[in-house]
Amino acid sequence: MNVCFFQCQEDYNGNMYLPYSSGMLWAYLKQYDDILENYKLIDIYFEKLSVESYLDKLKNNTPDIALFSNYGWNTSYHLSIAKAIKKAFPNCKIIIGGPNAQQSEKYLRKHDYVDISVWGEGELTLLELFRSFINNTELSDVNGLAYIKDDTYTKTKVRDRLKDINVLPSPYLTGIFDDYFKRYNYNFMPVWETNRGCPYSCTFCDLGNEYYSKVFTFDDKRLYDEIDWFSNHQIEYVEVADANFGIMKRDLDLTKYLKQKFIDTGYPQKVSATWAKSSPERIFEMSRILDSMNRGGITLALQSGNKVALDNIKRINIANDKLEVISKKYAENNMQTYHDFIIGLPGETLDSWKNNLLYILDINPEGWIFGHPLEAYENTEFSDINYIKRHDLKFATTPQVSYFARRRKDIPIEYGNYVIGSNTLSKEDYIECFLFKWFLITCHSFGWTYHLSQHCNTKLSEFYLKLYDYIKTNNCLIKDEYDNTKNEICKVLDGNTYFWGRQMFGTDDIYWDYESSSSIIFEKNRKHFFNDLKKFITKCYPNIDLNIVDTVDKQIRSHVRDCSEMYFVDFCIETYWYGRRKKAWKLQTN
Ligand code: B12
Ligand SMILES: C[S@@+](CC[C@H](N)C(=O)[O-])C[C@H]1O[C@@H](n2cnc3c(N)ncnc32)[C@H](O)[C@@H]1O
Ligand code: SF4
Repeated sequence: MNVCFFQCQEDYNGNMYLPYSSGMLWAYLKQYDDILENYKLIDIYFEKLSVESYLDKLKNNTPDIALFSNYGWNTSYHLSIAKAIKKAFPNCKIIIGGPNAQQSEKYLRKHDYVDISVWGEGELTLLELFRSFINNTELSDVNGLAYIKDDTYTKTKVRDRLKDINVLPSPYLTGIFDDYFKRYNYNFMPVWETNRGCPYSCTFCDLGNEYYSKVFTFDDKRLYDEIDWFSNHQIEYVEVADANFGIMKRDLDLTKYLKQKFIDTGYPQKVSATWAKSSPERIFEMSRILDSMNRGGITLALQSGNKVALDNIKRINIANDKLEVISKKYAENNMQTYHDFIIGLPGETLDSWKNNLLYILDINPEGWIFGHPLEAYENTEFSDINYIKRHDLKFATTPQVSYFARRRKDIPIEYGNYVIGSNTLSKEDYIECFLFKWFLITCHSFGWTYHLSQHCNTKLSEFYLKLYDYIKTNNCLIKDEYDNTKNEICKVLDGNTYFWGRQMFGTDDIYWDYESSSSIIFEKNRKHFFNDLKKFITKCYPNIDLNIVDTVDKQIRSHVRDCSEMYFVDFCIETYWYGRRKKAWKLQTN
């Protein structure tokens, strides 16, 4: 039987993640003779190509089983491909899995081209399933499945987690991806899994499910060998899959080895991870060792600072006094930090949102803030009717948030279901939360008022509240951009097919996030921008010397003035996309 896997993703300027989950599944299956005798791998596909392109690829290789790894960023796309495959090859079995695969009867009836949906770890389930196809045994004996057969819906028992995950071969070390480097011209980024599971229970997150609460680790030898593989394949960038990198003591040794490999061979060059919350000393040490290899900086993820919201999402954050000390230590050592927040959590209010962001700015002015729109994933409490009712959640279905992606007209749009209100936050408040986050990141983190805010002899929170009040009541470029951003967000939330983000350089452009979009506008209109700031200073800080604004102007990327349009686009990519978190605007001052 011919088998093909799909684990598709956007193309971010030629960078592609290796389809690790599908690789894991096939690496596990292909060690068994009965599987190899009965099944042949056509390919593991990872690009979002048009439906027709895939049908074309498969026409000389009729698939008997097509498997899909569903995540928020590819589910609608995968379902379109699955539907088309079923139509073109009616005997092909369609199997979906991954965090975003759903198992309800309603879902399976709606997507009737899906034969089987798998939830949870896939390796053992798939092995049993493939064997049941060979031996023609009952599907109901296989745990982890949902399907409709003869118009009857069946959901089998949840499969127990695998305790010894070391029975799973590494797709890297077993050569699953080796020929990719010959066949494709992408810059491949491996996903590196050192352990599985997460001890926390955040209600918005797939890994918050009780099922994932135990953490199981891969053996050291495999992990060191995988690092060697990354180095031998001249991998630039590794994405750590762990929910909490640094949670294990040995993660420090792994980090040392990554660094040593880089020093010895030049690869891998960068590592990105979501970091553990529970072991700040170790994380600091790991971060010190990685130094410039640390791509995204260190996560000091909070999601919210509001006690009620944190209770509602079952999350305990690090205490504020500790957060203050740690943030300071990172800043003193010139190490980047960033704080993840989620907009729209139940319990959050407009005031608590603003106050918490301002508080973070005061204690960690060098940190970066992310404010993710809350997406209600199907397998989390945010899709549970009781939870929805309890918090009176309001939703908008919009294209998925996927900034910096290029939208192709020939591939289906990915949709997401976003929470845009609750019993503590109206839709208007939600929009205002979004805009306040936009304002702080654009003005402070992208540097536009970073220097000025430090010259005004007030706390940053006071400075930004004053500036925010000012822009709301005076004509100025920041106000124009506030209005433009608001307009764009409202169009997205109206729930049609309007994408998140803005195209700044024509209709083939990527969709820049709102903060970088406004920075591009400020960049194009620097004179106007800094003249506005002078007016603000005159009105709100009459004792400050106005010349300070000219000095500040010079401190921010002054070399780009008078540059040609071509150079300007490249500059924006370097500064506002790739260089955002490391604050490239600072590095490029004259
Ligand atoms: C790597 C990663 C990324 C990479 C993307 C990688 C890529 N394009 O392939 C990056 C960093 C870009 C990323 C970004 C985001 N991510 Co992410 N990411 C991960 C991460 C850390 C690892 C995924 C992984 O490979 N895991 C290891 C594999 C082995 O596990 P698995 O994927 O669950 O697969 C197993 C089973 O699900 C099952 N299975 C999987 N596929 C199939 C298929 C079949 C047929 C079968 C039978 C079984 C099966 O078997 C597998 C082996 O047991 C996970 C967290 C995690 N630890 O899983 C989050 C995770 C997938 N991401 C998540 C989220 C929320 C995001 C963001 C939205 C975060 C944000 N707000 O910005 C963005 C979205 C980006 C975008 N729009 O594209 C959620 C997914 C939510 C969802 N329902 O889809 C996860 C689960 C994390 C979380 N804590 O909530 N992410
Ligand atoms: C891949 S998750 C890992 C989080 C990490 N384990 C932590 O708790 O710090 C990275 C970020 O994605 C965001 N995220 C996760 N689930 C989300 C959801 N349902 N909606 C919006 N953002 C989400 C959160 O801000 C989170 O910090
Ligand atoms: S958000 Fe992070 S800590 Fe919370 S359950 Fe998900 S992976 Fe675990």
